[in-house]
Amino acid sequence: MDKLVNLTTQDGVAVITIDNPPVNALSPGVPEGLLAALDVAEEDPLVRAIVVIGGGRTFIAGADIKELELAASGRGNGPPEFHAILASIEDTSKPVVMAIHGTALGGGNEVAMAGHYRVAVRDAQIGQPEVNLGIIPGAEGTQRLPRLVGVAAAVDLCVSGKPIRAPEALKLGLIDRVIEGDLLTGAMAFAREIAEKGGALRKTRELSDKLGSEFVDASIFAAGRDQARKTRRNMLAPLKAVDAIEAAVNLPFDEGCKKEREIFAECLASDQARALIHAFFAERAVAKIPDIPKDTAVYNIRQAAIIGAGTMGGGIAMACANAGISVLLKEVEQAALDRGVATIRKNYENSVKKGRFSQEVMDQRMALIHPQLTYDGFGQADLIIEAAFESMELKKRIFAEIDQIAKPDCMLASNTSTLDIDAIASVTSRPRMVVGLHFFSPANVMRLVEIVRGKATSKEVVMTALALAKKLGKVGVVVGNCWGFVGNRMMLPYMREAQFLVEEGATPEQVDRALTNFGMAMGIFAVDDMGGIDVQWRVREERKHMEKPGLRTPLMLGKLFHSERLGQKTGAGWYRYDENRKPIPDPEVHALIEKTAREGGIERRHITDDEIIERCVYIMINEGAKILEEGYAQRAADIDVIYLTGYGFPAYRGGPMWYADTVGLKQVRGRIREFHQKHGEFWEPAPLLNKLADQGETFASYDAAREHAMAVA
Ligand code: T1G
Repeated sequence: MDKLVNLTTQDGVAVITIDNPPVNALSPGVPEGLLAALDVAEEDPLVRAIVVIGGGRTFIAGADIKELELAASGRGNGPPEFHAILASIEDTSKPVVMAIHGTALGGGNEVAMAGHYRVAVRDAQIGQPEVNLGIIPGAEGTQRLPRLVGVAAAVDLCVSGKPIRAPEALKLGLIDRVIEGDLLTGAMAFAREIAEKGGALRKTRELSDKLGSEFVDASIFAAGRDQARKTRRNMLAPLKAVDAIEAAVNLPFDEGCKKEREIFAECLASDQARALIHAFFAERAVAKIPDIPKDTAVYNIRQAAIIGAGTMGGGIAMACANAGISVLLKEVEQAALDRGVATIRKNYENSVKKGRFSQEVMDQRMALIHPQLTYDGFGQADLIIEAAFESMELKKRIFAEIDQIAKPDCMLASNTSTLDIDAIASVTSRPRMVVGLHFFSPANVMRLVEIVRGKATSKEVVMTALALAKKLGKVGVVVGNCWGFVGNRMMLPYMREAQFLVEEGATPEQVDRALTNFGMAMGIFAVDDMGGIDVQWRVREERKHMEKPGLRTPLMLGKLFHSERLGQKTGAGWYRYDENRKPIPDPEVHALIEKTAREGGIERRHITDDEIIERCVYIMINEGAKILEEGYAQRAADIDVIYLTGYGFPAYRGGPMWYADTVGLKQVRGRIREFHQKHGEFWEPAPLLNKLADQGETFASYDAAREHAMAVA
């Protein structure tokens, strides 16, 4: 038994402990160790029952995704194969009890279901999240799960990928007991009970009472496919998971498993799986800052204070309260404060109504938010976040004020979405304590926080911001201090290109349809209308002095602004909106576009959806390459995480930079060169893109080379 799996025996019960930190993944050596331990326990006459448990903080969190990553790109030892260990567990002549704490996910739950019994602590999470990686369960999970929980629940677990807690798992029949108190003690007691009871062992593969029949289950599968199409638009794996569970109903166990393996291999070989596995590791890599040691000290954030109770300030206050952090929420006048608090309360009431949490939890969170009109208590805050109107002059005034009040080790953060953090920090006596915390609306929902590192921002403050983002249940990505940082800097050319496309012949709804078909959560014109045409106009005006003279400028935004079509807030923008805020294509806008194009001397033509996607996405990629070579992002993968968690880019495409690699940088650069010819300077290929395309490299290999260079430095 190597160190990944340990075996001990106590009073007739063999305890097999999986010890493969950090999450006991089924890495090479773990299945083998488990198999060996089972053989020893099986042979030991003193052993009457077996308990399998995870060492550390969790049971098995699945197959080793690193191995999957290799297999998905045709490297490594090929798709993991677990049939032997599963059959061996199930065929053991002594009761095998799986003891679950932390998580039993994917292959972890599949190993558990091969056991004869499962027990778990109350807060254990159990599920089949494989679809989040673009694959289906590949260790007989689609065959055993419906036998334990029924077809409908199995379809829901595999299509949603969402884990369930132990009490619900007990109700469904996935586990046999919820253990209160010490898990190992409870599991061993349960194992002894089973051994004493004796009789035939329950093998999951032999169960069939919950499988129903092809006819009975047909509507369940139809509903499952609808759920997959609705909630997992354009994704392959959720639909394939339903196919595999259908095989469990229509085929004998072993044939069903064979079918599952075929489907699993097909999914693993897909671009979607490669993209989603990239996204998994990219999201975990963002917290590693090459020039900041992992053990850098972080400040403890117990008390926060927020300036501005508008949409952003209110959302940030909720995010803090949701994480148990007390918040002072300051406004300049009572009416604005009342409006802010009323919005917070309404949002919480909606969540209670939807059953997301109880009234009691709402009351606890509201009690953590302290609305006020003064700076009282700001002197004790560990973190002050300014979420005021997007004006440099106003932000400088606020930072000069809080610099006088805040305690020395208080972190000062601005929620600015575009402005210069160094300029804001320059009015304080402590620029090393100043950082940008760029939340996304609604801030209590959106996962992304761009952490803007200024020239003087200390390493401790950067690491504290990363830890805070994790505590808020968000993904913090460290970016450099340039206009618009990373997300908005790439958004600007994307919006501009979309506006050029409608001047040249497309309609706003055609552009948005092409983008949503591509997988974007929302079309760019719908986003514009949601954020407000006036907000876009103000950003445009603030940037005017930064734009090169003589470059083409989109004409429509001004037309909409001056005709007070400000978007959803005025019921009309690029679209007209009904009482449910549903966007409706508007012939008035079409006419305004045609007139504006005519006056601007722009020839209109038929524009294909392909051209729309290429121009909207490639312009982002090109800007991303500039951001990378200028050093405002650590990795191309960080840019992907920003667009996946903050801008609704489809996860199954891996993010704009990964998508570029999937298309091929030569191909992308080739089209960009054509657009450069046709549409001018905005399309000048980024030097880094040229270099990588010429060398046959990718953004992924660029990241790997930089990682390696940093590691050896
Ligand atoms: N394989 C390899 N590494 C993993 C891993 C896994 N399954 N899960 C986590 N890690 C690494 C992660 O990269 C990070 O590394 C560290 O562990 C801590 O993770 C046959 C084929 C378990 C809920 O999809 O959801 O089984 O950055 O930061 O927030 O059907 O990790 O420190 O170097 O996320 O506490 C199915 C994936 C696999 C679960 C813990 N399983 N993991 O969250 O920590 S497919 C999953 C998670 C499968 C079978 C199929 C979460 C977590 P590093 P973390 P966390």
